[in-house]
Amino acid sequence: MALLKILEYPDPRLRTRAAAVPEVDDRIRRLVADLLETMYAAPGVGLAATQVDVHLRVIVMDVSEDRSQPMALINPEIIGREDVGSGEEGCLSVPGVTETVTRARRIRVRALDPRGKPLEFDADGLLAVCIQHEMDHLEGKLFVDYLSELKRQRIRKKLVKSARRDGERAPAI
Ligand code: GNR
Ligand code: NI
Repeated sequence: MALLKILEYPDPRLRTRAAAVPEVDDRIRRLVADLLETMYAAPGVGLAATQVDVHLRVIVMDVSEDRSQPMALINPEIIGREDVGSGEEGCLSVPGVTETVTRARRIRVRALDPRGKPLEFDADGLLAVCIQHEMDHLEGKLFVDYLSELKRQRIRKKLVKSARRDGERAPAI
């Protein structure tokens, strides 16, 4: 297992559209394990492969209170949406920022699990929010894209400044 580095906005690599996983093999299962390890360490409730600069359609999440329910979805699709609602969101790629985002409250999801088995299920609450947030990453989309240009520009400037302060090119050890 390995802890991976999480890209931060406005890194242009976060705008990459991820490719479908052609076959769920050991390479993908290793990626899932690394994504989960990185997500738990962050800590976050979800993580998309895009955020660690791997441009494949793989997302992981754990929305349980005690962090005991890891979930990994490969080639996820939303095949149904019901009701709309708003909630506060944050993103590991946009550290220190939370804003209200409007999304579907209930979704039906189709995906493969890490064994390559097809899944279909309904999600609501934080899981529904998280799946939509992670699937946006696979399209190169960030939650800040739902905000006004003015808010997004303020966030961009703040993060560029803090990246400079941290010394962008220095490895995190
Ligand atoms: O850790 C995270 N928390 C969160 C809170 C509300 C809505 C979405 C999220 S996902 C985020 C982790 C992350 O950036 N995943 O891409
Ligand atoms: Ni995110």
